[in-house]
Amino acid sequence: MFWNKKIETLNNKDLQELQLKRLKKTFAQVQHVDFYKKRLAEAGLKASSIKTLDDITKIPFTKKQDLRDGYPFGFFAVPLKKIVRIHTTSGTTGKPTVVGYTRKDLDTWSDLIARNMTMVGITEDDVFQNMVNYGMFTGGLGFHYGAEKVGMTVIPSATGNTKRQIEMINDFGVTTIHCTPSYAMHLSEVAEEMGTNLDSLKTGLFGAEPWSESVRKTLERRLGVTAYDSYGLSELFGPGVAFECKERDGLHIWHDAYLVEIIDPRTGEQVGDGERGELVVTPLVKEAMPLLRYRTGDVTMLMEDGCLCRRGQKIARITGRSDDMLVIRGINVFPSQIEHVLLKIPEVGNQFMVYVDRVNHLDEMTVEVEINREHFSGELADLTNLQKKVVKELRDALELRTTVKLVEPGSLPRFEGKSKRVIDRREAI
Ligand code: DLL
Repeated sequence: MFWNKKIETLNNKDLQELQLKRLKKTFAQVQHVDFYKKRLAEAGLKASSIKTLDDITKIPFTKKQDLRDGYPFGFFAVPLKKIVRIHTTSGTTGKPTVVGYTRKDLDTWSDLIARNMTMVGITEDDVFQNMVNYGMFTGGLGFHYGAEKVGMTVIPSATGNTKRQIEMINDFGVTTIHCTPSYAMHLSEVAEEMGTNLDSLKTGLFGAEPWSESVRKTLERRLGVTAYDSYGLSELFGPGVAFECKERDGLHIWHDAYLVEIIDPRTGEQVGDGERGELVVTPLVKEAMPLLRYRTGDVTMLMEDGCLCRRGQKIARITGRSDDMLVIRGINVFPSQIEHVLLKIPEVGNQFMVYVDRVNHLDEMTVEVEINREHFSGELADLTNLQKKVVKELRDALELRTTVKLVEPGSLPRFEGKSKRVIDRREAI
């Protein structure tokens, strides 16, 4: 099933022509961003340097840190009055990364999501419960408007209150749910405890964090859904960048909207089809915040085999990150952000350890931090207020609940070489 048959079935030649036209347009648009103007001039690149799609390799990469350095609006290519919405995502330290959208961007974005949903057979007859955060996270509003565009009946239930979510699924005859795979696992357990088997459900759209085939099988069995992997990131609008089709063997990426490369993260060189590397994307249809060769940090590969359902090379399920970013309950966390928070609290030191576990299918993060000698009376019991303060500061900065354990000065491991402050104990996927 197609949402936009013409564009979804373009032959290779027409697609490449369209991509080149859009790449040239994007190259012109970024001239409105000081960062790019300077970068491209330094690299000796002008509009005439882009003659073929391969010329993209001449362009320097854009990294998350570059976006952070442009905080808050340094990457907007249009005046603020043209920006109708802002979302944010975690930066590597204190400040988030800001993404902006024009009215046209919001329309393009919801169109891409409508394509994904239509591809897996969702129609206006479906009832959709959107169980993700509706705030600054792009998953909530992104899916919401895509689903409305398809014409589904949308229930903006957001997160939390799992029993109520289950009641709504049953009462409203929900056919399609969207959430993180870990929340779906939790939902399935609570449904089991409540003795309900969620008969109306047919389709589960899961993403925003890595998950495995074994989780897919469990979710399909427990929830009675067909489960699809959905991938995206805020810098490229949000969800809707790549999505599984009914074959469920790799994710379709919309090549008219995203120019894809896979590189070796150490050398920056492109790798061949079927070889894993870091996904680098040049969005071709963004107005407010065009980007060139954006390094996603996500590890995948371009698949060698085509698909039965439509043209276009697919990418494999994301298997990891090429940097140290953690994805905890769908929220991105950099160890440097944690350090940044702790360093601002004088009573605790810069010695900390982070443990990530999966408890009842949900990610849990524990931060152990040493108290500074001058603030330590010898009694850990006196420190409840300090412990609460650290929890609050971390929650405010990361938008994530963590468990904090204060430990005695000198008790955490010291590192001679590269420090290893994060121990991820979640089962490997
Ligand atoms: O997570 C957008 C999204 C919302 C995608 C809802 C799917 C569903 P960010 O918060 O900017 O955006 O986080 C993006 O999350 O670079 C990946 O590391 C990770 N990620 C997202 N989807 C997947 C997935 C949204 N399906 C970062 N598999 C990305 C693995 C994923 N990792």
